Amino acid sequence: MRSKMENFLAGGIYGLTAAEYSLGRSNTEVVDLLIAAGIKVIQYREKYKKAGAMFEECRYIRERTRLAGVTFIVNDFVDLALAAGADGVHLGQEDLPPQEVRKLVGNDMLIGLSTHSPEQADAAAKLDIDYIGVGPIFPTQTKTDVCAAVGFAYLDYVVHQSKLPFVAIGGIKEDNVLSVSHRGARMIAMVTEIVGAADIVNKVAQIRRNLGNH
Ligand code: 3NM
Repeated sequence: MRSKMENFLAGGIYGLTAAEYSLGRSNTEVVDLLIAAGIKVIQYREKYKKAGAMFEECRYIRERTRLAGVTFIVNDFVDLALAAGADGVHLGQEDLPPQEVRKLVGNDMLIGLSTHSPEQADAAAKLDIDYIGVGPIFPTQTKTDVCAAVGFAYLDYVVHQSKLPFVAIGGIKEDNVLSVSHRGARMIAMVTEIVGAADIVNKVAQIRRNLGNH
């Protein structure tokens, strides 16, 4: 097993950047706060910046996550993930095919793939990937090009039918996170609920309390 997966398999909160919802804080500031909050898997998700600016941010994040023992995943951009020395790359259904990305990144790097239906989960099971995203569980405005909420039906399918590690995502908040955990999600991703909090460290602590892990 790829050792970078251990943080993922341990379960907990999967953090992501989203500069436009971060109350004026930069991606690097937010990552420092996510690390301070004890989050162990962080995805750099950035849709609007130029490659050079993203690389500078990722270089900083790579250093900080390495020191903190945090698994660092880059969304969408395989070249950026490789250049920054990230632990993994996260792909959407319309990105480069995972089997092609595997050839580019080799066996050490994690590959995650967003999925939104049982058919996509079944297809993912045949690929050399490390985990899938499962969502959007609830309605979300954060990802504009995603399908409507899939609800618990798709989450239940993955919990019972898929062997791949997964992270639940989409519209998950402090006040509904326990319901997602109760359905069997061990890794849970939140974007706006965390990066949009005035006090990120406190917000994560409150989410953990709601999950029952203090
Ligand atoms: N991926 P929030 S939903 C990045 O379903 C992303 O694959 C999704 O943002 C998927 O926690 C989503 O603010 C956005 O709702 C999640």
